[in-house]
Amino acid sequence: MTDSFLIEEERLDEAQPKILAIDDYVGERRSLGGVNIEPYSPVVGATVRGLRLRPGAVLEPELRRFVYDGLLRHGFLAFEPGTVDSEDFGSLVGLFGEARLMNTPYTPAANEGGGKVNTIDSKVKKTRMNFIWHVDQAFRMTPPRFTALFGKKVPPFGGDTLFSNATAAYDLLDPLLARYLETLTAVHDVETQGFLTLAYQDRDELAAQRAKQPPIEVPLIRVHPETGRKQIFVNELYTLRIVGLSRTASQSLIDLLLDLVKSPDVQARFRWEEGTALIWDNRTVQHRGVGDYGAGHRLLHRAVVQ
Ligand SMILES: O=C(O)CCC(=O)C(=O)O
Ligand SMILES: [Fe+2]
Repeated sequence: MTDSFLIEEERLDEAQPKILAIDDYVGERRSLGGVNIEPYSPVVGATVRGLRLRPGAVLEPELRRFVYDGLLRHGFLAFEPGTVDSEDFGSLVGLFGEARLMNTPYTPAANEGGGKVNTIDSKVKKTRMNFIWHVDQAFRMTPPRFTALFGKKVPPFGGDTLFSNATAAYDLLDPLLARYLETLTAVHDVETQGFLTLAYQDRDELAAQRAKQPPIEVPLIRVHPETGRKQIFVNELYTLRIVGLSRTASQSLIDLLLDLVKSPDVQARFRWEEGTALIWDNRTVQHRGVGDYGAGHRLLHRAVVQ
């Protein structure tokens, strides 16, 4: 063995895998008027305590801004049970923008929540697309800004939701590689994992739905419109290929980026409690449900803000 196999002391750090500069992420607990926002993990998510929204209540603009800033800063906010009742979920969502109804054959409208609320019900939903990492509606040019969920029925075990901070995933990239990736675009297609084929059995209906959602071309690395932070904008559910690269190079780069997004170093695993409401910034985080609850009943209400 020659000396060249030994790493000099000063090069030891360079020789190790890149880790996140955690100081950029560790959030302090912040408070305003008795409302506390506490980091759920240093990298993604926070819990909001002390906020009580009663039907028809209007938040002071300063408090509303505080909560909105918390969402931009942390990527998701979980509101402790008792913050809102399920009938009034819509008023919580309304703090962040105007809700839009997003029905699919497997996410029917809920008959409570103040309108524009869907259900994700393990007894009804046949597709398991929510168990694949994604950005909601990333097959559209303008995906929803925020998605909110309310825990109606939580299974006795399992059924967590995972969140990954796609900005932190970007920060794990080698800078030279990042610079190259920023020059590339990707095709996003709703059918990448067969989303429509599994949802629509009728051929004509399937063709009609397909025609409504042609593939789109989007940057591989995207800049958040409000925070200005760069992020990996590749997701497992909808990203089909990178434009202008061979199939092998395209798939290898997509896999590399997905590995970073899926890294536990940039994730939090959210355990549901009945009565918890949660909202995420769909322009910062990716998410997926965990299908480990067997025959347990899992029922979430859901609203999106465009
Ligand atoms: O089932 C989950 O935990 C995630 C659901 C989901 O993907 C969504 O509501 O957009
Ligand atoms: Fe989703």
